[in-house]
Amino acid sequence: MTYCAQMSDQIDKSEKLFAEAQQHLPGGVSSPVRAYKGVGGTPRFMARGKGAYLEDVDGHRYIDYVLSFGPLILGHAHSHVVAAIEQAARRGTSYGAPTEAETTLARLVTDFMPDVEMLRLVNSGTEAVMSALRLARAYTGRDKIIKCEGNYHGHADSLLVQAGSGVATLGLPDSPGVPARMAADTIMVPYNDLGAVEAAFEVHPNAIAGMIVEPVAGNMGVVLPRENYLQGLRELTRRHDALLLFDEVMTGFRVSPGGAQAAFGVRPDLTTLGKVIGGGLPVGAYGGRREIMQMVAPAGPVYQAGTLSGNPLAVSAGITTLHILAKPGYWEDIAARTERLASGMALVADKRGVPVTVNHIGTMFSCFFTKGPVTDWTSASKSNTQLFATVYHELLSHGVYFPPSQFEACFLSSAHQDREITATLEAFDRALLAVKAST
Ligand code: HOZ
Repeated sequence: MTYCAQMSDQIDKSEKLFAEAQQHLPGGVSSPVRAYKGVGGTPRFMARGKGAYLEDVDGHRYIDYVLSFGPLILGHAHSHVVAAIEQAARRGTSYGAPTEAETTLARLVTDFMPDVEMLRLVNSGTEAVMSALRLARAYTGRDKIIKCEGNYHGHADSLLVQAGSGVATLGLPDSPGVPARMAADTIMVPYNDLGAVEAAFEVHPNAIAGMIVEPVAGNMGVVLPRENYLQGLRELTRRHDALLLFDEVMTGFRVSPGGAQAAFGVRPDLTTLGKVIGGGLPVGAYGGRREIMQMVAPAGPVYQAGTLSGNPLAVSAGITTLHILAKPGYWEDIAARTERLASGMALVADKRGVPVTVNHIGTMFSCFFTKGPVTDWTSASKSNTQLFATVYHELLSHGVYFPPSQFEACFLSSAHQDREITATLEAFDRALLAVKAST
């Protein structure tokens, strides 16, 4: 099979499994974006993944740019990661007791991100952010948090306000069930707007514990910080004795090996991590300045715990992934191919006369169906989501698997080689041609 040949559109097995799943799982899924509400149709049920490819239950093979929404920077089922997990499993799957590997992983993270002086391992990005906010509030003795529109920090109550990711995909500005008093302590500002942050500090003097931000936004699609935006946030938070929290669950090890904080040279007080750090297994983490982290129980009074935290399988997958990523030139190769794909897509769209804005950085990118520029949620939400959905299905039929939402980021792995990039560009060209032909 050539990779971008038109595939059969038979998806009988996915359809059957989806119908069954909806009887037992809300919306038939374990996480909302996967249900294809953003693009319509039936989600492909997956059978296996290897390298850059996913195969669905009907036997279709796709070049995968979802990569489990970011973690799989080495591609699917990387042999060393699988071996590490197998070996760890043979020694026992969970102990509820400390292991040497947790310290190894924490040290490795500090090597990549020197400002993460101490680390607490948890099980998801949501848990990491929720815990980091508690810590920021305890450290400053203040309750309010500043958050950006279109940034997504997991589904903790106080952060489910004008959020990105699935919330944006489903068009839900807020979620029922979030107590108004929780949301009241969240101050919303547009992303990339320093003036709004300055105004928030003026309106709420001595009440703001900190600002949490995706330093490069990834959950409204990829949106880069304006020049000096992150530096400005650093100055403002410092001036007002508040903490700066970088949510690098998505951007850590993706925007640069040391995350956005290394790429932009800005030093947050606290950092949250997830995705890549677990090598494809469920891990989250929060860390930062030693003085702040020493407040976490049992070193300090801020309580946070977890039975499966530091799980040996997940930690071994994370260590192996980070060791491989640390090889000289390894990460840079993935970034170079991301650049080739992103600029290639922009050229193809230009040639076909379809207005798109391709934002990319490091190993992640987004193709917005709008003239752009896309710099915040207001401009991202101007994208033609209908056109995105049409192109999405065309790409699918040519063997390319994008995230099923305009507002999720695309990711590359080391398994995405030139052959895959070429095939993807061809598929994108055919998809745009098909769209043009039908309008
Ligand atoms: N909110 C997640 C990505 N930004 C989606 C996770 C998933 O559905 O797997």
